Amino acid sequence: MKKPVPVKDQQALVERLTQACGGGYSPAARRKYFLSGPQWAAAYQGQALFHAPTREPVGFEQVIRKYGEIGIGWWSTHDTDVIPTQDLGSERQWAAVERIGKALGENGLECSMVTTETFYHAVWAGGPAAESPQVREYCAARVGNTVELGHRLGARYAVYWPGSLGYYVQGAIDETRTLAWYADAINAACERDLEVSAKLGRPALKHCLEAKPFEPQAEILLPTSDAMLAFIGSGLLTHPEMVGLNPEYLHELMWGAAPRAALARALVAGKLWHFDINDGYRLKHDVDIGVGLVNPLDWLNVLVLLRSHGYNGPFNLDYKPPRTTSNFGVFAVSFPTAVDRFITLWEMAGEVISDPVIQEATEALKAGGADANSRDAESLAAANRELLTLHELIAHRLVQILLGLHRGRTYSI
Ligand code: 3MF
Ligand code: MG
Ligand code: MG
Repeated sequence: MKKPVPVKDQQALVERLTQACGGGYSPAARRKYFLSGPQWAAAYQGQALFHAPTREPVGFEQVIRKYGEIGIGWWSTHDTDVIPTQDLGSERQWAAVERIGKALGENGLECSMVTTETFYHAVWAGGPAAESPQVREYCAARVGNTVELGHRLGARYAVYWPGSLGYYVQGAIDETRTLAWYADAINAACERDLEVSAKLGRPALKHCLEAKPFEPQAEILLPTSDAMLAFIGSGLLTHPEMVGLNPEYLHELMWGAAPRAALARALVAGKLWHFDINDGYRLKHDVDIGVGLVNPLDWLNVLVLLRSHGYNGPFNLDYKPPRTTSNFGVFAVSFPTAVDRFITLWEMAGEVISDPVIQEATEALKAGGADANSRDAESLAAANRELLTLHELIAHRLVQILLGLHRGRTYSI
């Protein structure tokens, strides 16, 4: 058995084995991708309902510095990740904004996205669209304030995750009323944006709605990206053209969706503006695992879709380093490896798109079989029978590309 490893040697061991993995990119190469690191992801201490924290708190100065060293060029944040709730909307918040601006500037990062925490504080116990008109007024002020913070920090996106828009016990709320009240908050944010952006001479933000099917409420009023699309088109929003989506990969998987199909529906609606990237399991809770650790083949497919449709929004690393990762490991292992898996899968998606086998197979499928009578089912089926085998061949080719087998990697048996 191997000797127990002294604590003083553990970081060096982790570092050496991370190096031994290879396959990493330089910080300069990583910065070429529109990857954003959330403040909350790096600062997550491992706590949950059944879990005590396993890591020490880290502030934004440290997170931004570390992201800069790793080569993550953009940063995103909740208002309360960086400013105490009681200071929001008051003069006191500007000191934090100044410190953030300085930290971003010194480390060569930009703020890409801001979001309002409307789920954690006790004020949201009844949700962001509670019955109390005063709570709703407060909500409108908070999202409006986030818009202002975003403009001051140079952000281009605002995200809304209405996490607590739902209920545990039935009967107390009228869903149609609650949805209309929630729309009032989004409308207030858009109105405020029009004012602030005009005043500052900046483009308006892109306002992106993020759905999650369950957690933290038992029943959720806007559980999927499709529900969000319906909400945008419902007539409740005064500026639907300013509002799009921030799908999260795992949030779609959680309800059993094919994430790629959910993204395709957002794409055809012209609403895929922002994307939270992570991984996890179908029909389980929000485990927020790093991108590509669970479903690399599906991720490759997702990125083929996004690359081939010219998606140019941010990829926001909205995952949680596992509780077993130390503060040191968060920045030495968790973030760099997540970024590097993303880059590899993105480049591989390019390889899929230009792969001659896939290209020829796809073109042949689109040409269809010859000599069919298009009014006769039997003749059509017969004309395409052999061609359709290419579906399975394409799937095989994707796995070959993922595993490097297309480059001749075989095992000597
Ligand atoms: C929860 C989430 C959130 C949202 C964030 C952005 C903590 O499952 O995914 O991250 O992404 O609130 O608005
Ligand atoms: Mg998210
Ligand atoms: Mg999540």
